[in-house]
Amino acid sequence: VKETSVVRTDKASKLVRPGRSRGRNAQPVARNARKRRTISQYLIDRLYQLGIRHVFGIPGDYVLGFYDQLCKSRIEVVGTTREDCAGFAADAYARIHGLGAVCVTYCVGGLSVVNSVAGAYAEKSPLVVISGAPGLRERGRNALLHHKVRDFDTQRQVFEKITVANAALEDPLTAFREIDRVVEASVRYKRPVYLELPRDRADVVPLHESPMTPITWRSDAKELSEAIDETSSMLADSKRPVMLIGVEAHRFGLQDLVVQIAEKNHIPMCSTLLGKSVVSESHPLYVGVYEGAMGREAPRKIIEDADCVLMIGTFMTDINLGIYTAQLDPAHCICATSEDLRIRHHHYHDVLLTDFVKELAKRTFGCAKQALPEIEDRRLKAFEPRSDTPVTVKRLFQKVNAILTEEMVVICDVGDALFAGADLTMLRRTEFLAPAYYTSMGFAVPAALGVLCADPRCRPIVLVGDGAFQMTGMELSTIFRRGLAPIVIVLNNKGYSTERFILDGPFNDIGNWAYHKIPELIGGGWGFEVRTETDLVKAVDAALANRDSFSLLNVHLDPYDRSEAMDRLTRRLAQQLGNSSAAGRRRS
Ligand SMILES: Cc1ncc(C[n+]2csc(CCOP(=O)(O)OP(=O)(O)O)c2C)c(N)n1
Ligand SMILES: [Mg+2]
Repeated sequence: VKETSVVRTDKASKLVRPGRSRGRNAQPVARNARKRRTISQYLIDRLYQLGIRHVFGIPGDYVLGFYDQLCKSRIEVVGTTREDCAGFAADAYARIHGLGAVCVTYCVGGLSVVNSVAGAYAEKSPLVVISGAPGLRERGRNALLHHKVRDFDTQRQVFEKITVANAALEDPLTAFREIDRVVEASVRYKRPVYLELPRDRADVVPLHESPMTPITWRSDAKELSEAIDETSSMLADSKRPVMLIGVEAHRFGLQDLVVQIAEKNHIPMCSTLLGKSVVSESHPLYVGVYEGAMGREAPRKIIEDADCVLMIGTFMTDINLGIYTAQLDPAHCICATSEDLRIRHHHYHDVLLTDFVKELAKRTFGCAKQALPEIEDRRLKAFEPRSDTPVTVKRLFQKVNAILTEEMVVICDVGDALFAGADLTMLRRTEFLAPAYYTSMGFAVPAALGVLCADPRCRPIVLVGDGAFQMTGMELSTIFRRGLAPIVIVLNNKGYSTERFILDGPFNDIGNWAYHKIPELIGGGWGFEVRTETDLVKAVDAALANRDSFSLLNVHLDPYDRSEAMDRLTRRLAQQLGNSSAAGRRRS
C-alpha cells in the first residue's frame, strides 16, 4: 500500500474547521476529505444500512479507534463480560433481527469468540465479526507485538475455516469493495463472515470510494420450472404428503409462504428441532417436532408413513434425525435448502431456495384433506401445585408450558433444558431459540441479551442447566446494567446430567452454587430458591410480575431426574458409545 494513496482525516478535519487558518497546500485535500469516508465510517454505514443497531464485544488497544467511531455513530455498543458471550448474543440478535455483529480485539478477543462463531456457522446465523489488528507499519519483520500467536495472519486463517467470506482491510483502494463483498456474503449465505481492520487503517480515507456493484442472484429459469413441475406432480400423485420445515425457512423469511403452501393444499406440517417454532405450533396443520425415534410418536408416524415429504430448509443433522433413527426414503423426498435442491435421487444445482418456495406457493396440487392425529394441547392444562412435593423436570416444564404467551421467547441451553424444551408448545414463530445442532453450552443467558437488544418488547424465558450457567451466566451482569428483564430458570441437578446418563463418573459433578444469590453479587435482579412445587409457583408468579430486572430461579432437581426426551436420547447415545449397560446406570 502506497502511503500516497491515503489521506488522514484527523489532519484533514482540523484543516476544514471554520474560522481556523488553513494551510495553503492542504486546503484542496481537506475539502475532499470532508465528503469522503474513512474505512471505519464506511463499514459502520454499511452495517447500519443492513439493519445493525447493536454491536456486541469488548474493546482492546488494537480496536479502540474503531470503537470510538462506533460510539459516535447511530450504532450502540453493547459491552459484554466475555467475547464468547458477545458472540452468542450477536448470534441470537441475528436470529431475531436478520444480521448480527460482534467487535473484538486481536487474538485474545478474536480467538475467544471462535466457538460462538463456529456455532453460528453450523446453525446458519448471519454474523459479521470485526476484529482489530496490529497496524501494518508496526509489524516489523517478526515483531513480537502483544497478542500475536504465530503469524500476523494466524487469526484470519482460523476464521477462514468458520466463515463464508473474510478480508483483512489492509489496502484502502480495495477496502470498500471488500467490505461489500464480505457483508453481502453473510446476508446471502446466512452464515458468519470476518473482517480484520489493522489499527492504522481504521481512519484512512481512500482516494476513491469504490463500492461493489450489487450482485443479483437468479435461478436458472428452465431448471426452476422443471423442478416445480416435478415437485407438483409428486405432490399431486401422493395420498399422504407432509411438509418437514427446517431452520432455513426462518433464516430466509419464508414462513408465510410455507404456511400458504400447507394451507392451500391441506398438507400437514412438522418441524425439525433446529427449526422448532418456525411456524406457529398452534396451527391446525402443525403436528410436532420430528426427531426420528427420539421424538414424539405423532410426528414420527406422519413423516415416516408419508408417500411424499416436502422438506424446506431442513438440514439432515444427527440431532434433527434423532441420532439417525429417522426412516426417510429418499425416493419420496423433495429436499430444498439454500445449498442444494434434491428431488428423489437427483439434484438441481441452479435453483434458489426462495424462488423455489415462491413458485410452489403459486400452485395448487389438489391434495385431499388428511385425518390428523389428535394433538394434546398441553398449554391448556392449569398447573396445580402439590405442596411439599419436590420439583421434577416433568412438572417444571408443565409449569413453563402453562405460562407461555405470545410475547415470550423461549431460549434453551444444551442439556435437559433443550430436550425437555423441545416438547414445549410455541405459539408464535421464532420464539424458540437454541443451539440445537452445534449444541455448545453457554448459549442461553448471553442469547437473552441479544434477543432483548433485537426486540425489547419480548419476554425471554431462559432455560439453562447448572453446568451451562456456570460457563456464561455472569452475562446477567450486562443484562442487569441495561435494565432488561428475562426470566432465567437454572435446572440445578448438580452436574452434567446429560453425560451422567451416557457414561457416569466424577467428571460430571460440579459445584453447587447458590444461584439465587447472584443478584446480591451483581447488585440487582431478583433471586428465588425453588425446592417444592409451591415454591415454583410462587417464584414464577413473582418473576412474571417483575418487569424491572432479571429474575433468577435456582430450581433444585434430583441429579438423576430427566425428561422423557433426554431418556430417549441418552439411551441412544450410550448405545452408540458401545456402552449400553451404562445408560441410566447410577453411580453408587
Ligand atoms: C461448550 C461445551 N462443552 C462441553 C459440552 C459437552 N456436554 C454436553 S451436555 C453437557 C452437560 C450439560 O450440563 P448442564 O448444563 O448442567 O445440563 P444437564 O445435562 O445437567 O441438563 C456437556 C458437558 C458441550 N456440549 N458444550
Ligand atoms: Mg446440570
